[in-house]
Amino acid sequence: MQTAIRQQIFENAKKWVYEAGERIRSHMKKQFQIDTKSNPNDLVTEVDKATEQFFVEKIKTTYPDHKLIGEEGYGDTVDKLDGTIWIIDPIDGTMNFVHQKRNFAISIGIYHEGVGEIGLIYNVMEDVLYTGLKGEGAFRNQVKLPMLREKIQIETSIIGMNSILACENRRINEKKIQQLIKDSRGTRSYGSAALEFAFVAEGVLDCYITMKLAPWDFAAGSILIEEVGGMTVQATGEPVNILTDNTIITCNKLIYKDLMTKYVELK
Ligand code: 2AM
Ligand code: CA
Ligand code: CA
Ligand code: CA
Repeated sequence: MQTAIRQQIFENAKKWVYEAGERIRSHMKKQFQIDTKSNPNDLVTEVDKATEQFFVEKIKTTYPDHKLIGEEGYGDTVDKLDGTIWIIDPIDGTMNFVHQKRNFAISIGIYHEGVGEIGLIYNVMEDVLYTGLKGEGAFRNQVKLPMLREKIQIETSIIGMNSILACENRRINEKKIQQLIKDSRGTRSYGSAALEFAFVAEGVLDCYITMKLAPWDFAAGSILIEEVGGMTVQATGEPVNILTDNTIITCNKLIYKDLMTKYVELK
């Protein structure tokens, strides 16, 4: 993607993200409708939907030839990676949004011909914007993030994961995950995949493991991780597919081998 065009798209995306964040904060002061999706804990609110519609309207008006994939379904049906695609999660961490009124984010990844060019993750209540531009680094607000730590092993790592991974389950060997919990310095669970990616990029987590993410959960985060020298793969070790659900390991490269050989065993 041409640098000048990318910069203009980035500036617009940033402006819209801040505007959407402001709208979410003001929406929260009023009553809003909460519904469930696939199960009683899978929440969606009218704010998720209105926020996605806000982005659809802005993007389609300004960039009619761009495509858009959004969690709440107001975007396009996209089955190939041609052209420019915006991958949007209007609220990542809806359960936190509803129950905690914090710890949720707007996540936007912009891809051109299949390459991740621009990533934005906005922690709405903290007013912290994480961004990444391919080849230009990752930033927290305007401050460039350093490359990930160079001296690190599992014993000195903080691992992000949902604690359900350590319970009996059909996807991953929970005994090995329990060992990872014992061997690592500690574990954390934030309930927003996009924020966990941002925290790995920032170096406050060293790894995030999860057994199911949709494209809008990791589209932005994987761009940021790349820019600080980290890696994002499926839990099989294969590259992620940006158009489907994936298992995900995103981490400091220095602990990847140990993670895969000692702790991650898919069923
Ligand atoms: P959401 O809030 O946008 O739905 C919670 O651990 C994290 O997992 C959040 O990032 C949440 O995103 C995401 N999540 C919730 N349900 C999911 C599902 N069925 N598949 C993939 N990710 C999901
Ligand atoms: Ca959801
Ligand atoms: Ca999400
Ligand atoms: Ca969402």
